Amino acid sequence: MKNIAPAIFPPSGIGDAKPTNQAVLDWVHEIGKLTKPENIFWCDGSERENEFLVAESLKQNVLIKVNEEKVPRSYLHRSNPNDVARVEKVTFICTPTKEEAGPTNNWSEPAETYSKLYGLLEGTMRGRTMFVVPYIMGPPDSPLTKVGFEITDSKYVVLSMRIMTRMGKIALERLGNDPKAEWNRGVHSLLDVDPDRRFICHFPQDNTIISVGSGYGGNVLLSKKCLALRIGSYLARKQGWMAEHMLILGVESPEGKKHYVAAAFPSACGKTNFAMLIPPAHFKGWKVTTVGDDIAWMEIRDGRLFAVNPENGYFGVVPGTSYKSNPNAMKSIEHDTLYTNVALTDDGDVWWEGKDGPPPKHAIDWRGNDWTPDSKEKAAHPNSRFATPMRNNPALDPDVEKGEGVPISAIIFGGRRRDTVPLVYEAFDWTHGVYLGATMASETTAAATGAVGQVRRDPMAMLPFCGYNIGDYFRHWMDIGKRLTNPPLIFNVNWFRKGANGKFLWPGFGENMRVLKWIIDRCEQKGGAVESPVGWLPTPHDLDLDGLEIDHKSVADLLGIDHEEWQKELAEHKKFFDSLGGVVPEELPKQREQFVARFTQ
Ligand code: GTP
Ligand code: SPV
Ligand code: MN
Repeated sequence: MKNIAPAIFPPSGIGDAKPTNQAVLDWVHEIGKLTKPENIFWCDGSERENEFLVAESLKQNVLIKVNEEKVPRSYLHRSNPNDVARVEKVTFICTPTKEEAGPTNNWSEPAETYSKLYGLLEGTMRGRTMFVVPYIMGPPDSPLTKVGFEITDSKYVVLSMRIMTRMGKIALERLGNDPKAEWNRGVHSLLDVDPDRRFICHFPQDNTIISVGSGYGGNVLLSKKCLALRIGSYLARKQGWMAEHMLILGVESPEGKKHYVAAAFPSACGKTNFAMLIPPAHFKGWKVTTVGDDIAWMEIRDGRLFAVNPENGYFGVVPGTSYKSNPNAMKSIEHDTLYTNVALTDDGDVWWEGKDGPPPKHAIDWRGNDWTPDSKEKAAHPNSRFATPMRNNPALDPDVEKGEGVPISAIIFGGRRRDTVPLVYEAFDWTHGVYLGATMASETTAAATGAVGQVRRDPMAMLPFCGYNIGDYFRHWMDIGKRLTNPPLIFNVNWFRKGANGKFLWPGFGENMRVLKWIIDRCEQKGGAVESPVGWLPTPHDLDLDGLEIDHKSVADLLGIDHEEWQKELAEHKKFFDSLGGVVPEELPKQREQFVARFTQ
């Protein structure tokens, strides 16, 4: 069989950044003995190393060079068509007991799973190079920052990790020589990219991840969903902090008053877009800045929540990205960007559905086939992605490197709901807010394999990412609340409500500033609202809609609470809690009773 990742042979001075920590060396030795690579490449994250890896990847067709004039220093990678998204059904939490993984996770017994995975890894890197990637998650001087090592046989993974994490020497320095220091062990092998031999397994007790059989994003960039969320959430509970699937943004008023908010939306539900929002002309002098677009690590200081973005880059959804929807993202991905599964035009430019301007008359689609506007297939895969350094973002927040993080004034939960859920409302208090997060639901998207558009409960947008029992996770949220003397206000938003004509009622994107402004007003105790059964709800007058073309009926529909829909919704909440089999902390069903009572009052 063809070797999908033939070995490469670096000149001296490249690939030899061998760490000195004995625990790391022992582990690499063990995995090397098992997988039997042709050679070991110790990454240092340098420019020279990157150039070498890019050149080798071009030779092996792992990368395609994009037109240098149009998108400088940028490349296209095509993943195997059977391997285009996270696969939740083969993602496992391998805690000693099934209870620790809880009712929402796939569980498998650690010893058996190690032995199954080691069986699959046996000799799998023959004729391949084994890369050792040291990295840190978090700003260099944050107390939350974690060290990880990823072993991989994929050059695409190495090149992506250099964008997505702070990679190389910085990690070796932070780890030091203590053989007992805390660090994450990540092992990844493509194997033969066979969906039947694809497993993403987490061993929280051992701070270990083993991912095999995939070459795609969230399955293989082990820093991201695997470490920063699944293992991260497990460590966070143990150590008293929070690891959340949240963007972090800063909002500055024309007077220079600044707030930070964190927002949890499920995959492909608008985090990157919201984090890079450009306020419409009407909001002259207002500025929104990005701290992070996907993950927030938060800790309590002086009774407040402070957040850092553990990542160093954005792994964002490409389709729909345009100068109209997200100019900051467009500017970010115009250079030094690694694209996956977009289309390639005849002049070597990248293209996707929703990009500005007319579609090309001919292109090569994400699978490598000819494409024209008449083709039935999409040119770019709906889950095609960009990986781009956060430094490319013109709206990057100046405090993104601040070790102590940024203080969070508001937490926002949001899902993709065609009905029921209003544009925005505010929880009455922390516990009510936790209830709103715990019961949120969203229509499934192309970010994970499986059906798209089905409403499923996705508590705090963490359903696929919570590394332990969801009941304990809810309890952790309650415990955090008790320790906060100055807690963030909690909101729920829905950009995706549809009218009778099936079209979105709300224009979204930059116009979401209008909702954000109300949220900030509420944080400053000056925004108006009415008490409704679901929470504090703005009236149309409380939202600044000046300069927005939207009719009264749409606004009323967006802010409407349909009692019949909510009866169904509350019944779904009960079904969801019941399905969790008794792990839900008692405060939450109690909240539900109060919710029901408010509707009957
Ligand atoms: P992950 O990277 O998978 O976690 O996704 P994300 O939450 O960062 O979502 P992203 O911002 O990439 O948006 C996903 C999709 O939702 C894209 O197709 C966007 O065009 C679309 N989208 C984002 N914001 C809005 C909005 O305000 N309104 C509408 N209608 N669509 C939006
Ligand atoms: C998500 O699915 O939430 C993502 C993309 O951010 S991936 O990294 O593939 O998980
Ligand atoms: Mn995400």
